[in-house]
Order: sequence, then structure tokens, then C-alpha cells
Amino acid sequence: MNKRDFLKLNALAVGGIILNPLPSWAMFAKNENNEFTLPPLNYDFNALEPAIDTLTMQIHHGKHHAGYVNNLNKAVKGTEFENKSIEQILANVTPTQTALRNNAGGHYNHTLFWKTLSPQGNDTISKPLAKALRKAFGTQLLDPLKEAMTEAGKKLFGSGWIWLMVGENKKLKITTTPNQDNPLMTNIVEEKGTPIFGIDVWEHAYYLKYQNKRAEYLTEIWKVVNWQEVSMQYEMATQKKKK
Ligand code: MN3
Repeated sequence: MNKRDFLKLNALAVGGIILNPLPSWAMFAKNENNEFTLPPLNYDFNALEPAIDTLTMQIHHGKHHAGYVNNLNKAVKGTEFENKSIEQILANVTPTQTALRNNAGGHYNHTLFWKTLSPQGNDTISKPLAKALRKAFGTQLLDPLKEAMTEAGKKLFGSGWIWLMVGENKKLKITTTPNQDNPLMTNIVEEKGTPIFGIDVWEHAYYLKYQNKRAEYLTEIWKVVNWQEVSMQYEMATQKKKK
């Protein structure tokens, strides 16, 4: 993305409110040593209570996500991927490059996840996202979408993610992936696209509070989803596709 695109994105109005989006190259910016870094949260560890408890947030961000970042840096060192962006890595990683696959996915997925959550949640959606929802699901109401994603999460066996993504012809779609895979891994996943929101259904995301009750976690999480940010991710995903 060039500077003009960045300024244009900054000027995007979502739901009548000017947001300050963090474009993907900034979300996944490397440091001066060409290393990926753990992006700080936009809120405190306890800010998503009671939907997501403080200790889960501390471990999830500070240990799990940090681990993916460290192991991603190790995995790219001395390889053709060393100077690549996270998007380039995801687009090129192959099924057998296990460390790269798991840790690039882990870093990307969690960065998007934290970004689309917020303390009180926010059910405001932008006009373009509302239009896309109507086109894909026949309604712009969020409740049926939330139910469909919750159902998809209940059906997903083991660890993985539930995605709302922009797929072919810019159409919105709900998909799931195992482990840390995501729809940007074009050599790996069947349903390719750009994720605009994902829900982590690994046990580490909910077990301390919800134990085996994944369905309950999937009911509560909607209280902290920021649809204004999901709207922004939609704008970014569809702008990217125009190029
Ligand atoms: Mn996780």
C-alpha cells in the first residue's frame, strides 16, 4: 500500500464516524531488525471481562501469540521468506512447511482477532458491509450472521478458527480452518479469501473460564466484537482486491 492509499483509508467514514484504521502493513510491521513483533493490545487485559477473562487474555496474548511471533522469526531466518511480508508468506507457504504455516498463521490470526475485539463491542456496521451482508446472506442483520458463525464453531472439531471472509467476486462467506490455517493460505485451504473477522476456538481461548463449554464462549464473545472495525477490515479487503 502506498501513502496515498493510506491517507484515503484514513479518511474512510464508517457508520458516520471517522475511524483510524491500522492498515495491514502497520498491523504486521517488522522492527528495525527485520523481525515480526507482538502488537500491543488496544485495551487492558481485563477490558473484555466478563466475556473473556483477564488471565486468559494475559496468557493468550503474552504467551501464545508471543510464541507464534518468536517462532515465526525463527522459521523465516535464513530462508527465502526472511524479507517477505506476512501476506506474502501466507500466500506462498506450502502444506509441509509446518513451522512457517503454524506460526505465520498464528501471528496473523491473533493480530486480526485482537483488533476486532473491543471492551463494549460495537454493532455498528458500515453501509458497504451492510450491502455485502445483504447480498451474501439475504439480510444485513447481525444476529443471523452471529448464529451461523456460532454454529460453524460448534461443528468445528478440535482447534481452529471461524472466519468471515471476502471470497471470490468480493462475496462474503463463513468458513472454518483447522489449527492456525487461514483463508490467505492459497496453497493450503480450499476456500480462499481475505478474512475480515475470525474467532479463535482453540481451547486456550476459552478453557479457563468456559472449560468444555465452547458454545457458551461462542455466545458471550459477541458482546466484545467491534463491527466497526470489522467494517474497516471489509473496506481494506475489498480495496485490496481492486488492484
Ligand atoms: Mn489463540
